[in-house]
Amino acid sequence: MKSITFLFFIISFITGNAVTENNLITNIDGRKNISLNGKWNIIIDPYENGYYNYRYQPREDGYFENRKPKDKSELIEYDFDKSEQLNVPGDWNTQMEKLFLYEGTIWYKKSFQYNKQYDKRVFIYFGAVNYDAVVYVNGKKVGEHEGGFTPFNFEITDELASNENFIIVKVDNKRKREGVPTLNTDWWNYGGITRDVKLVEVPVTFIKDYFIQLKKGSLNEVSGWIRIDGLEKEQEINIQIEDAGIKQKIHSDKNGYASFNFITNLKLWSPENPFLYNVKIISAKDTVVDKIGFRSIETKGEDIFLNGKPIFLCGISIHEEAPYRSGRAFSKEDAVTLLSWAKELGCNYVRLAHYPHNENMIREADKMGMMVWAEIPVYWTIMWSDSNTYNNASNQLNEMITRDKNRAAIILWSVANETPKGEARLKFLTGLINEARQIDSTRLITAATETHSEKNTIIIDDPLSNYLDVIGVNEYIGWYWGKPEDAVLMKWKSEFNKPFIISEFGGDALYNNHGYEKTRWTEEYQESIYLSQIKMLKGISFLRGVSPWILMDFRSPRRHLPGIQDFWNRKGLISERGNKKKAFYVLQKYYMEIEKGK
Ligand code: GCB
Repeated sequence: MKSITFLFFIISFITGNAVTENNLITNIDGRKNISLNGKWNIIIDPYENGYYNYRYQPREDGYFENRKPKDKSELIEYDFDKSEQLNVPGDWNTQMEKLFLYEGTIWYKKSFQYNKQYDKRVFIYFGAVNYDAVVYVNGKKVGEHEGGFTPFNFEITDELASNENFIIVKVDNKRKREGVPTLNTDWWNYGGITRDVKLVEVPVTFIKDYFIQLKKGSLNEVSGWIRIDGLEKEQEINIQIEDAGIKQKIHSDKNGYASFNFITNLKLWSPENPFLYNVKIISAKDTVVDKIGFRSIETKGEDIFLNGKPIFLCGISIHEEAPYRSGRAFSKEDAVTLLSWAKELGCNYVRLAHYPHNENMIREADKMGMMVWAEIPVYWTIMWSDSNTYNNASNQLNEMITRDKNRAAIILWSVANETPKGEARLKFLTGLINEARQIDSTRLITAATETHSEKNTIIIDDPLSNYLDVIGVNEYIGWYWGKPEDAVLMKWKSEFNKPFIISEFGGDALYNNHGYEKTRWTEEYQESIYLSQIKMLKGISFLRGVSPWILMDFRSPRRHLPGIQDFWNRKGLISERGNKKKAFYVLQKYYMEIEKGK
């Protein structure tokens, strides 16, 4: 069954945050799990022969059966065990030259040993598969999932055999007009099982999900809910935060829900002191430990307040492109490298564009004290009037928030990037905004909106901004229009009394390509964009943050200029090999000045 169909909400009146019931188990690393990462056998199947017969009907004996000839005369035209292998996690494009531009189906197969235990339930968990995944265990379909950047899990307790088992996943990354994202993006369509795969072992009745944060607007009231799954839903549950001397006893109802509220004195999380508490949730048969930070984030008029104090977001945008080796980033090391560069730049904030990044990135941001804008790939020209497209976007939003709602680092949920104004789009996006607010009332909602210009004035007037807490705008003065120095002449006007973030600006430079500052693609041209932009930024009274485009060069199929782009968007302040360009130091200086002026 499509995991989208599992989705519904139950409003918790006590906390103001709706309980998400989308089947996801949260905090996977806080559970007993067995990694299925490593080499998987693959079959490249561009015509989906393993799925459809010659009448283009789904086959009953598809490749998911993993059949072997019973005797020498039987016709079977595939053999996983003699096939090539790919690493999981990992995109396929950068692992085999012939797959560099491949968009289509690849079958993945992994065999594993498992000892069944009568008192355990087992789930198969995927950090992400881009884009469509159909999952089979021992030949039986256990579920399917759409969307390339969010986690999903299926229960496989009954499908598992003692000892020998195999799992097969049909992965298809063909772009679709009705997909989220749609056909057209400015990033590489890296296909495959791009994040971790795990077997998760839990007790028969277990703690599936929980939300523990400071109540909106409060610095000392913790509120949230816990969700129990299994046969014994009514239980006593204990919440313990030892370092804060907290021991709370609560009870779950017949649906397995328990909500709570308590007043306490906590050390607050901030970029200067990213303090995380060990939070322990104990039910009759299950215990989950998580590291959780507590902070408040609010707006008032044009200001953003962190823990009641006004802040300016010194940021940078980041794609999930792996530093040094290229391809889709997934590991803790990738996250540490990217976020350490952001730290070196002087950032207290990152925009994780244009889709939910892997959980390591959010966990590391939590530890390093980096505030985060997290977004879903509602990018450019989604099919606004298609209800399936909406359900898909909504599901991705729900999965993102479900996974990351306990991370103090995340302050902003973004629902869209550069989407064209119109009625259908407004209906689509306000639907998503309402859902995000219902699930999580503690964070701010944003989007990269549209503007229009009158002579030298850029007017922030996208009707979408009526529904946002913080307004984002991307602008490319000096790159897609005008000259770098034109930025200095521009005035900004907002029709909203809300905080404003320039969520992108920038221009391409090939690392070590030097020349006159008016020569495109040189480091000097990019540097001149940053110098002029910073002069302009200083004159915008209601500006509360920036996240220039972008930390590191990233692969894009839209970028063709030989010798310069070669399928790379070169707007990075750092090359894909880790070399810093001149503009890096210009932005670093600006952020140092802001830090000193505090
Ligand atoms: C944008 C997009 C971003 C692109 C960037 C560019 O406005 O939001 O995804 O990569 O411009 O480089 O053109």
